[in-house]
Amino acid sequence: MDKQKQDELKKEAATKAAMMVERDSVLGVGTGSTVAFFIDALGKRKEEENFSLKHIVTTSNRSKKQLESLGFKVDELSDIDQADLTVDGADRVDNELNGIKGGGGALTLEKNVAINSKKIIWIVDESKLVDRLGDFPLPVEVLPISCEQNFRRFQEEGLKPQWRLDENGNRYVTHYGNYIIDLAIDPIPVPHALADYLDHTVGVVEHGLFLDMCDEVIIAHSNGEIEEKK
Ligand code: ABF
Repeated sequence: MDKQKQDELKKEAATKAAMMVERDSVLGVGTGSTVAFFIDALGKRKEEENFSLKHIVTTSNRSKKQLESLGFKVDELSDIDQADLTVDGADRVDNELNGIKGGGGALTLEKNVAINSKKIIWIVDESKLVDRLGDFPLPVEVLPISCEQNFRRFQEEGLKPQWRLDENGNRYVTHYGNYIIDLAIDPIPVPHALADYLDHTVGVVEHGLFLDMCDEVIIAHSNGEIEEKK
């Protein structure tokens, strides 16, 4: 699929999601190119309907800057109790609405916003849909102090670890000063078992398996159909 076509699909899914946001609600806004279109659509609602929100929290500085450029005030997660709705992107989504997220490196804040949201909607184009999670390296955020040991541990477990590198070829450093190890396992045999293993591995800050969290996925298909999958 060419980029222009994919962008059109992303924009359609994003616009659909923006129309579902209730005014004066508490909104969580994710990260990524699809969410960037969602933010633009929120800005359009603000212009056309004088649309306002009680609070907005977001999962990256990139989204925060875009929201503020459109006149929205952005709060910290600690400023709210729960978001009424969080709209975010995803790297892969399976038939049970389980997902792999964190391709953009913001997985830790993304999961903290998600777990403190009453409802979660992901917006994707059809290229993100998979029958079984995999097909995309699973991000794992790790503390630097024990990252070498964890990298070796993941190797021994057959999880095919790779250091995420930045544009200079150095280890990518997250917003919180940690590294990311991407696990190139495809498919992930039992996502819940891997999530449990990573949740109990000392030195792992967070991972990109978002399981049993998403309430609805808005999917833009290449035939022009916008599917709402719950
Ligand atoms: C974000 O959405 C990340 O979890 C994920 O990497 C990204 C997908 O971005 P895009 O919409 O550009 O594919 O929430």
